[in-house]
Amino acid sequence: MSTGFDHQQRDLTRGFVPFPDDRAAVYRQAGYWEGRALDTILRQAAAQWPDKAAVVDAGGSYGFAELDALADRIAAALAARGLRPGDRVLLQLPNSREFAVAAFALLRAGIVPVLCLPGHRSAEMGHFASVSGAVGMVIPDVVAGFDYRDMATDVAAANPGLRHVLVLGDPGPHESWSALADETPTGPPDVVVDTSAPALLLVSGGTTGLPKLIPRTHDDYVYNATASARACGLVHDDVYLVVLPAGHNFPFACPGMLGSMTVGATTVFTDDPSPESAFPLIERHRVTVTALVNALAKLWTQACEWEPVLPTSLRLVQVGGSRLSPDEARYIYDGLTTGLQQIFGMAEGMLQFTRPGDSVEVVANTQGRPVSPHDELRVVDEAGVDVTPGAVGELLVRGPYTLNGYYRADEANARSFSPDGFYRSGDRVRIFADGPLAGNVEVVGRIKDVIHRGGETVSATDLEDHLLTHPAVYAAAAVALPDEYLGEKICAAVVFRGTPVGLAELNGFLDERGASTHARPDVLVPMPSLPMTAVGKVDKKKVIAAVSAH
Ligand code: OOB
Repeated sequence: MSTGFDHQQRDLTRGFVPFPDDRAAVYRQAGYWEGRALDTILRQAAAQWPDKAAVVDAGGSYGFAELDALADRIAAALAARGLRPGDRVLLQLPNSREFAVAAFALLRAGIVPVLCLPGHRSAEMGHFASVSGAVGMVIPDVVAGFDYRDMATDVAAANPGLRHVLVLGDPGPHESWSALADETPTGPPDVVVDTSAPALLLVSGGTTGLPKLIPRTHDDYVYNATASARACGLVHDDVYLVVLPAGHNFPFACPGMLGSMTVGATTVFTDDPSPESAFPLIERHRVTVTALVNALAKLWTQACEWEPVLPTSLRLVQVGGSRLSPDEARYIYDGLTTGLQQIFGMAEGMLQFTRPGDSVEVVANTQGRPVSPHDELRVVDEAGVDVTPGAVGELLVRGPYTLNGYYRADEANARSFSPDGFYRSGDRVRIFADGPLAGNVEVVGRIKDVIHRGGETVSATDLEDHLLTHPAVYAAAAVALPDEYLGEKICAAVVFRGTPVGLAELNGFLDERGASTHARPDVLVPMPSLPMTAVGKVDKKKVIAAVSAH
């Protein structure tokens, strides 16, 4: 290994918290960590199923061997431009075959992609560039009227180390990504990676403050993909559809595109999640598996009432990312597919899945159970003491694919990890201790998603669940608004299924349900839709801004 390589590796691992040796040894011993680089998922698929379609989009498809050869060629072109193993590059492409090509080309060159979402704008992108010390950026030219090249110009100006802006499409003042594949360099760079070092950086999904960067190692992420594929029973003949932004952990590796590749299944990409576009696509490619957020799953379910083509080939629809109330889960199960699977996951690692074959009680009322036998879950009270089995508390996690620290974030790490290395998720959960749901987890809300109303602490989720049982309520978000007397008052932002219901009637309904009197909305704001984050979760910061402007 050259000194240059060592230098780059040292730079990559600065501000990276590795797994402690004792646990790493256990995960290797158990066979979870195979010492394989992440790009070998494609290498192996290309060797086993060279001609099978690997990735498909509206423009065509690439077979596994073809995709693998493209990754080699572009990796060589990147190396020829001076990009080195261990360098970080922001990857922000729309859902398309080119996303897969770019991800594997970077990995093949030993470059660490920072997986950004198309919805991220200069504030987030600039933050990712500066924290990661990125030397490059891969972007589209213009999508839906937004010029990513202009944004990249600004990000690069503020981050002088970011020397390569590579554009898919018309490069404008930057370099052409598309031209890289046409070069005929000498051969792929001979890269040896340390599989316990970061393979890629994911961005955290929180809606407070700027997202943090999450290092995922080759060892932990190969396992994330293979264990997820196994837990979903993915097989060679499955066809997986990427509807959510491809760089999000959920469609990328849970099992997503990477998990599909471990069994040689085809991945189809679409950048249009609307039912009128997605349903015929599902029919055409006989898609069997996909991943959705709550809002999209409900929209697809509703659309089954009127769409001429229904997504009948689907056998498994994963829904995750935010809480699905039991009523919403039943609605999706009855109206879209009995192949509903609830997923409670996080870019930080830990994944809980309900499993194919679980009873409808488990699928409707829980977010499943851990993917790995070595996932360690603790549920603690405010003092950090474990609660009695079945009680609600904050979820702390540790395991073979859960991070040990955010990237270059000492302060956040001091708050976010227990002394023995458990990640404090900020999620309030219970783990059912007995009965038919035993062993499964229910996410009951976020620790901080509470409203302090006149001395009472009200859970936003509890109120939202109550509201969602009203037949006229399609979606609801409870948020706090400042109040002179109460400190905070409760505002319900509600999307109605037709004629809106008034506050008095809604509160009458909550009375009948026996909701506690201090947990009623003080203000009701009907909205046409709820504002969403880049991946499609309700964005409470934006809800507060919207209702405040109301
Ligand atoms: C997924 O990942 P992120 O990183 O965008 O967000 C993680 C957070 C969790 O900490 C939790 O607060 C929330 O999103 N969440 C859920 C949930 N799934 C995620 N809250 C309630 N119920 C659920 N089922 O969102 C993500 C990553 C991989 C797979 C699936 C989702």
